[in-house]
Parts: sequence; C-alpha cells; structure tokens
Amino acid sequence: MALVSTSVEASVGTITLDHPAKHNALSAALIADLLEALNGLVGAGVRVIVLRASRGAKVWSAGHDVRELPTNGRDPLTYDDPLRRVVRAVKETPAPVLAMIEGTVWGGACELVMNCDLVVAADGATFALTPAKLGVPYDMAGVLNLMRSVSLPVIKEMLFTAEPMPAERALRLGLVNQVVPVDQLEAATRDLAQKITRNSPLVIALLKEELHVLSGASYLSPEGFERIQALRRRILDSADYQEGIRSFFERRAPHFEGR
Ligand code: LCV
Repeated sequence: MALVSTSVEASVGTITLDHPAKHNALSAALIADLLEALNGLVGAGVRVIVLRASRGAKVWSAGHDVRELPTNGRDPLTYDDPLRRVVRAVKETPAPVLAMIEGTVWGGACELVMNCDLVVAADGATFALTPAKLGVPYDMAGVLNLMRSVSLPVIKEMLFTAEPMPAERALRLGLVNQVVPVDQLEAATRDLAQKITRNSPLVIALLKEELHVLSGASYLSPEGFERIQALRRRILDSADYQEGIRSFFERRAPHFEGR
C-alpha cells in the first residue's frame, strides 16, 4: 500500500503523506514512496509541487521512524539514509516544493519542511527539532540544512530546548512564509502555487539551483569534519543514545546522564 498519494491540477502536483496510523513517520518505506512520487511529478512536468498531509491531520509528520533508529552503534543519518536522500531530492527538484502544514511537525520532518522552498502553515501548526530530546547525534548535513533556515540563536533555541515552536512565532522568525486559518490553508497554498506557475519554469529552476549552490558555499576542513564525526561516534556508542530511544518506546521522559 502506498504511504503517499499524488494528484496533478493545472501544472501543480500534490504529494499527500498518507500513513496516519504512524503519524506519517518518515520510515524508509514512506520515504521510498515519497521519492517515487517526486520523480513521477518531475517527469510529468509540473511547475510546482505541494507537500502536505491529509486534511485534518493532527500530526503532519512525527519525523524519523524511531523504530528505524539503529541501536547497534550504526549511524542513522549517513549520506544514503532515507532522510538524507529525501531532503536532497527536495532541494534538487527543479520545481519549487511548497510545504503545506497542518498539525505538528517533529524532528527530521522539520528539517524536511525547512528545506522545502516555501512553507504555508495553518495557525495551529507547530515545529519541533528533537535530536537533544531523543539523544540523537544529528549529523553535519542536517545541522547545515537547519542553519540555513533561520538565525543561529533561533536554531540553537529549537535544538537545545526541543520545544514545539508555534506557527505564529515561526512566521515572525522567517521559518515559514505564511500562516493562515486552517480553513484557508488549501486556498492560500493554491494561490501561491498558481502565482509561481505563471512565471518562467526555466528561470525559477535556475534561481532555485543558484540559491542552493551559493547558500552551500561554506568551507569545512577535513580535520574539522573528522573531529565532529568522532564526537558523533562517541554519542552513538553512549548509554544516553540508547536511553533516548528506549524512553520513546516506554512513553516516558528520557533520563540523560551525559555518558
Ligand atoms: C515511529 C511513531 C513515531 C515516530 N517513529 O500518538 O530529529 S531527530 O534526531 O530526533 C530524528 C531522529 C527524529 O526525527 O526522531 C523522531 C522525532 N519525533 C518525535 O519526537 C515525535 C514522536 N512522536 C510523538 O511524540 C507522538 O507520537 C506525537 C506527539 C507525535 C503524537 O502523540 P499521540 O499520542 O497522538 P502516539 O504517540 O500514540 O503515536 C501513534 C502511533 O505512532 C507511532 C507511535 O509509536 C504509535 O504507534 P503504536 O500505535 O504502534 O504504538 N509513532 C509516533 N511517532 N517518530 N513511530
């Protein structure tokens, strides 16, 4: 059964996350369906892609599937992992990807939304970055993706507190483009999409790629890369990492001891 559905109307393709039983958790299976849907819409020549959850969803996406977080010391966020692949695909898709948000967005799903090209949110939506709550040593590609979305103090607050940020505050901080009442969400997203489809798709694809390449023009020394990977490795081997995941399944607050 496909975990996403797609539709096309007037040069706008829509991908709907459709696994409510698991709150659209970004499992490998859901991401595989999402990547297939993205490729299909690009092949169909759509000029804008809307990424949404089903109407009325309380949770847009619960983020990385915690059941797929390895507890054997393997790194869950390497280059070829599903979350890394889908965030790259959204950034590299020539057509602008509009995230239409209703409900709560968690963890890796927040990174996915923050790397869409535009975000239209319903006024009850929230955005939470959760690595510190789960004990997960987020990877550099992910942190860089987050850094580009808002200012450092804001991303530090979101990462260090893991608290859900309300849509209105996200709007003031530049994390989302529009916040509207939930009953106007589809119309506002459609209106924004149509304004884009009226302009040159070739120039928009070029502008999207120029902004992607230029925003990524930052230097990291090999020694700096290795040092951070060593820090992440220690956390993957730590008791805290196991505790974060165990606390999720035991439905209790984690008790981190810093080891
Ligand atoms: C697998 C899930 C999930 C889930 N995975 O409903 O950014 S990082 O580094 O942290 C990265 C590793 C990441 O993205 O980690 C995941 C971050 N996500 C979160 O912290 C959100 C985890 N989920 C929740 O806190 C709750 O599920 C919310 C508040 C979203 C909804 O709560 P509610 O009481 O409405 P349940 O918790 O009962 O969830 C319903 C079903 O969805 C599963 C959950 O295990 C349950 O499955 P069962 O019915 O089989 O028990 N589920 C929810 N989130 N991320 N599975």
